[in-house]
Amino acid sequence: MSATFATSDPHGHLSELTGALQEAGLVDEDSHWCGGGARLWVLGDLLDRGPDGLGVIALVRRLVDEAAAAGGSVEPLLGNHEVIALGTRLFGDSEVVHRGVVRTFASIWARNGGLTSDQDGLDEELFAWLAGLPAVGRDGDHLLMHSDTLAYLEWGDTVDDVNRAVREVLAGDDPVAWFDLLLALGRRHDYAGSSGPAAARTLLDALGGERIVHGHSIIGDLFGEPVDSYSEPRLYADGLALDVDGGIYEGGPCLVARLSE
Ligand SMILES: [Mn+2]
Repeated sequence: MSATFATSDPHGHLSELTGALQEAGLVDEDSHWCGGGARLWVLGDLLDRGPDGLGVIALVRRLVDEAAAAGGSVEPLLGNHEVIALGTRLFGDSEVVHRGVVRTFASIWARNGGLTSDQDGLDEELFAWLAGLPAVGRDGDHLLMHSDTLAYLEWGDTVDDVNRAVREVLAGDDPVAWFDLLLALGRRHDYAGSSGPAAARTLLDALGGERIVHGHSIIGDLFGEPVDSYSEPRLYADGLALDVDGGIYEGGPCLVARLSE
């Protein structure tokens, strides 16, 4: 198999993620990679909200190795919840004046489903792995990222430049730069509505590709539909954007999009 797949926002829901990957034929009943030469993109927000963020991360990291050994690949990307978790680890409840507003990472983390059990496992090695995740990926005609926002362009105008700049922020300890990144990755819905296709085209023209594939914004929220009313990723913005976030933590499906045959 050499097809390309994407899934997003598992948010600590290990069994739902495992089940969806099994159904897609990418992992076997013992959760080992059986996708051969397939490529799987995991578009961030691995932890928080659900019961076992560390379990999800451990699964993804093992699959990265197993897929590579089989001639395929698993490519995790950075989500805003990775930045919240890492920022909370680094800055805790220190008050930071950010663009005229007093903020703390710990309060944002607590308000957004942060789990102490996930924080407890964030040792130096795992911190470094998460902080090294790319923000954006390109796979053929697909441009992959976590959030449905143009804000990525604030970090660069090529995929490599964006990833380099984001990695630099996360390798440093400037809380203002960290909050800038967190707020940018928290933005959403830029490709929805009547101006959505033009916004999507702007991002594609800058970073390349013919279609944006993202998570972060639950299909049900984006389109005003109950999370139990759909079972497929949603193509929108005149076909320029594909949302693969089914809304697992709200009871929606864990979606695995097949991007190519
Ligand atoms: Mn998100």
